[in-house]
Amino acid sequence: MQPQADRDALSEAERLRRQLHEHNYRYYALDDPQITDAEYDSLLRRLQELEQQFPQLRTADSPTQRVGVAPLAEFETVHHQVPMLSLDNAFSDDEVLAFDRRIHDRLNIQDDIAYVCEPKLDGVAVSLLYKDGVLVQGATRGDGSAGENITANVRTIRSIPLRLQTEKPPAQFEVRGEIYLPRAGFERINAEARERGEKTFVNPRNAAAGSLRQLDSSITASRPLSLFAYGTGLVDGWALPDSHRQMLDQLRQWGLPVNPLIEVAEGVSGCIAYYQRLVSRRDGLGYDIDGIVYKVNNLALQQRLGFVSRAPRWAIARKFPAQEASTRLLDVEFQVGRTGAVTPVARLEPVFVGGVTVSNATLHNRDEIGRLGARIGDTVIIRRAGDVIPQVVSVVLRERPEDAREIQFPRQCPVCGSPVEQVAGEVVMRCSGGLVCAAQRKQAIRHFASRKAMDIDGLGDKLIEQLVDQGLIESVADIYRLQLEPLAALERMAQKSAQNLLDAIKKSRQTTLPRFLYALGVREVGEATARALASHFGSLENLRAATEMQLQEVGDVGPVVAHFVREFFDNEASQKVVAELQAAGIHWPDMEPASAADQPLAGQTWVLTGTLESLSRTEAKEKLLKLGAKVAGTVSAKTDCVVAGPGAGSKLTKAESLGVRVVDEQAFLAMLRDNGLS
Ligand code: 5U1
Repeated sequence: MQPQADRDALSEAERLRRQLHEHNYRYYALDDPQITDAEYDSLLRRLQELEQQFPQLRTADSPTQRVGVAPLAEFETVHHQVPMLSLDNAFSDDEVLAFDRRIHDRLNIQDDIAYVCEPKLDGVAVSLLYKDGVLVQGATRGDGSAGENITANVRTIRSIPLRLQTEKPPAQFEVRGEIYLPRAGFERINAEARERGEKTFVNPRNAAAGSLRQLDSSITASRPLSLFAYGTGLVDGWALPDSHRQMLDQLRQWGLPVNPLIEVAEGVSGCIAYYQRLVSRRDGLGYDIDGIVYKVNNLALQQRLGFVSRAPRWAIARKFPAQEASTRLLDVEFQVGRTGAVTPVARLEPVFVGGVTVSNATLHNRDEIGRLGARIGDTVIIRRAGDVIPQVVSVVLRERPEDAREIQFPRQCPVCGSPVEQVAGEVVMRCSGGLVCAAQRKQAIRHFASRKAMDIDGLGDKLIEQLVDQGLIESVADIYRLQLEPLAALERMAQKSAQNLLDAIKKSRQTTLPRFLYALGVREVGEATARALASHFGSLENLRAATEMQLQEVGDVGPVVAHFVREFFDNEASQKVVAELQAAGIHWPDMEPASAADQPLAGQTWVLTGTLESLSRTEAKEKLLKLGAKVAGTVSAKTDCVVAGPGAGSKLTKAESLGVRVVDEQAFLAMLRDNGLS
């Protein structure tokens, strides 16, 4: 008989494992988390403690086993019992129509065929083997017959269940799918590599493959990899359903993440419509896809169709326009931003990539040019994915022409000639000219006049160029000294447009403190921080008098931001501009410094969706901000409340599926009234 303490530990460990599996399943498979990340971590830590104390309690499927094995010397080879097939490609609608025709001919069927349409992830194909429901092996595709054993690395991926969520698992069940790195994770890893001066990954696929090929699984664990499952391999002890869709549903029920965008299309016209829908959504997805896989839904028909060489006859990959392309680097120009950051911009031979023609791409900074080893005249690979600006990701060295020229990073600002300096601890090079630099001035004016700042309608880029170049404006304060005649004499201006601009400038004099603070363009002070500073200090005078320590009492403000704010108000040139702006009549109602009682929603995130009848979205947002809430555009597990008016769509559905509180307009208005706002 075991001692009572051991039995208690055993049952507690079992309970914790069950809870952790369940929470993982809710988070990854159902997108419906019920506890916070911190609560999850605390359950995991308790289980780790128990397993450390009683090592005999440790099991292969324990969530603690995601990291922690010793690094491998090399990967073993895994032979796939069922080969991992590849796919034929289609590059046009005509080729998809031909695929559908071939299937009809082979099956001798006249009616429409149902196809499953799946986004084709641009990641790494893997096989996951579950024995009696427990993950025992992860392997790469390799050549389709044999791949590498990457079990330890696969275990670190939190969206991959270590145990299938079922009481009656098949004796053996092999899941096939794609491991990928979401774009945000890729950008983060590369940004961190740039900070450390290390080599960056060319694209998320390479980053995912590189992360999976680590012999030390703790490195893999630090990369936010994920998986979408799309098929099966070896199956023993489970009767396959009738359709591929049902099989995917079963995978999802067992806890495997299945792409929510998968749809069944009736007939090939549905497939083509799906392509159009997905192409238009491609940039907004959080991960790279390189096409769509169409699969005959009926598994018996799949069986009848069989496969040729290494590709099934019942599936095809409809490829999207490539997100990477090679082109020639014609020149490098250096742009100067509002804060003086000098950014190298590659001028390229125009090339069609990711669905658009690209002729400029960022080279980020001086270090990145060094890392890439790029020269003018080189053939370079550029990448355009999502809404990220196109980037030069590598150089094709073997195509380097003899006359390729080194890229010289300027020592002097290309606009004002001031020295370009590197601030200690920063990667970026900055023009030291401050507001002497016309480029920085133009950017500062652009920012000052922008919609979320002083909102001066009509003061656009072209006009700012002319105003600064002709010496009509030096600083933002000069905007308020502009006269009708010189304005009307500018290119593309006339009396009427000049008068409209002056009216807009006049109107902007009446503003709010958060807008004014944002407009000043203090480094690292975005809209939200400006709002937080304004509501904490209530007035410009209070803010100006605050020490760095006092500034850090504001929720959003850390030492870096506090330092920049202090630096701004201590700077004589800034003081002069602020004084001139106030002298020009810019004013705002002072705000009462916020107290906890004024900000009952402090720390909360609210989302507005649908139409509100008695107030506009902007009014609703301003009221929420006044009460201390953050107002977000998307619903997540971190959302505290969603205000849903008529016509609310996917945000409402998501809130309901996540269990986020939803209120209607009446309840929202009642809440505002209770807090003294009507
Ligand atoms: N979504 C998805 N990707 N993908 C890749 N499904 C899918 N199916 C594949 C491959 C190679 O192959 C099966 C059709 C065998």
